[in-house]
Amino acid sequence: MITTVATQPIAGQKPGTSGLRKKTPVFMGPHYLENFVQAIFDVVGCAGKTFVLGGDGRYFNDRAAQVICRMAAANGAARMIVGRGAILSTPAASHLIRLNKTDGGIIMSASHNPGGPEEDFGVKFNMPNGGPAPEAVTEAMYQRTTTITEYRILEAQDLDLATIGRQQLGGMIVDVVDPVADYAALMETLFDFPALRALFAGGFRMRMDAMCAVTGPYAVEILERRLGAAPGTVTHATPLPDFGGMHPDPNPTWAHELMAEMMGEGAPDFGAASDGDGDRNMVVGRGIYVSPSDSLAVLAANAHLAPGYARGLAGVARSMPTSAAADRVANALGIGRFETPTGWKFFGNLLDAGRATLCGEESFGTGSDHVREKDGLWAILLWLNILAVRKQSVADILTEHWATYGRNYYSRHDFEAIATDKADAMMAALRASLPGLPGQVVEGMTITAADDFAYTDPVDGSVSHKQGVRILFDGGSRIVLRLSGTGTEGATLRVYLERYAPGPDGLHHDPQEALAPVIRASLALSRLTEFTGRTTPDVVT
Ligand code: VG1
Ligand code: CO
Repeated sequence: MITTVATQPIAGQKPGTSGLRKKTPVFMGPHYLENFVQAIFDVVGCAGKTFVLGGDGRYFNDRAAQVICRMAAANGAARMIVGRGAILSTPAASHLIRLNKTDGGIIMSASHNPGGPEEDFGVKFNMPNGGPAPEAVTEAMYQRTTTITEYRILEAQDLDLATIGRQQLGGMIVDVVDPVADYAALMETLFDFPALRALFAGGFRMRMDAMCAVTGPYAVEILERRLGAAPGTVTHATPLPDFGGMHPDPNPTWAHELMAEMMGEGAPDFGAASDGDGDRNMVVGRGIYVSPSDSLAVLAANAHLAPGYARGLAGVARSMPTSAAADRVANALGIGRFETPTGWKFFGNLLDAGRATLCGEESFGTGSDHVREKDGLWAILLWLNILAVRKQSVADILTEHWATYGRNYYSRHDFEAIATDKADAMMAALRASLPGLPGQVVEGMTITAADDFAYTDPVDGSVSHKQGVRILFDGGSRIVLRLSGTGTEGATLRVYLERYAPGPDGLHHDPQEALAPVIRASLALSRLTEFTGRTTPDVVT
């Protein structure tokens, strides 16, 4: 029953910020998925092992799951734990990997990238700690794809992945499990569900936009069924293979329906959205948007109000482009603070070592040591728990936060689908200019430092270079530029902009206005228009 199929290396199977992402037709091409999955098994080993498998339900999720199971069985795996329908949110997969003490898991997702026959698909491997494979491991997988000559696959009928229960596939046990139950149980251990039930029973209104992606079933079960939020609180709640044509990226641009409702007449008390695979979140108060960097800072300052964090935090970690708002909280609390490269894989060691409890990224990702991924619904529940205890509006909580710590005005400008050679040329010129920048005055601001961020992991000493160009100004303003590692078309340039206002005045400006000089400086220093022809960003968050 086991077939060994001859194959040859396929160029470009190099995982980026979060796994291997390509256009769906590429992934569906001959041997493409198989080569990469065999490379995973060759690197981490498969014989006798137990893995978790699930995905965000996008187009090709179901077929890919069948192939991965047949390959795992052919490579000698002992057991595969699969979410029903081959569905698992990324944080739920991370939890199952840990809960069942497995040897890791395969997550099928391209996260915030659109899904469908002509859109994006992705595969990533998570380690036995539940977290994304670190760079050394993904690099080994990539190297393996460059020399691969064969893969193993079982010839068998399709598994029934729609029914919870145990099946046999060759020598491998397949356990199809409820994708929501264990995750929901974990949330009950972290948050004060009785207090949240009382909040909703008292008339608190919420809108949760699941964006036709994987979070829908999780949010309906937890918010509506367990916490008593009004039926219909969760919209776009059914995961669809093409996300209903939506772009499942929870930011003000793509979650515009939610934004319109929250900024309009009769808005609910609290709004939230999550992404394709359920690891990102956007939170919105009535009439006020919460930037992800501020969200991380507010959560860090208030986490002790939730039962799971009542004993306080060991430390807070943020990705380098994320604003320094969380650092100010960590300093005030006297706890550890860490600055890592972009991508959740860099938080794993800090979480495992117990040095960080909360982590966050400016890209709408927040999480804690309860799993080893960012977790959208977790962040939303922590916000709800804080709102239930403080009995204040989101706007009042933000206002108090800024009054205490000052405000890190923040925005990210994305320039998408730039020709790769143009983007590379721009970044190369910028990198070359860095040594000459300190001391220069731009837009009335003096540059104090300029470098290409390199990170030495404080736990295992591994070093990651070229993680983004940083230009720092006196007074806490900052520009960061880096190229995305999750896109599938050309290059996406991300420009991260920050300016600190200590207060008490000037804490309530529009971020784009407050950042205007920093934005102008970023265009001047990067020579963006000269290199790429672009003048305005495609997405502003
Ligand atoms: C982006 C974000 C990064 C995030 C990554 C995966 O990466 O910037 O913060 O960890 O997506 O998120 P990049 O390389 O495109 O900037 V997810 O929710 O798409 O898995
Ligand atoms: Co995601």
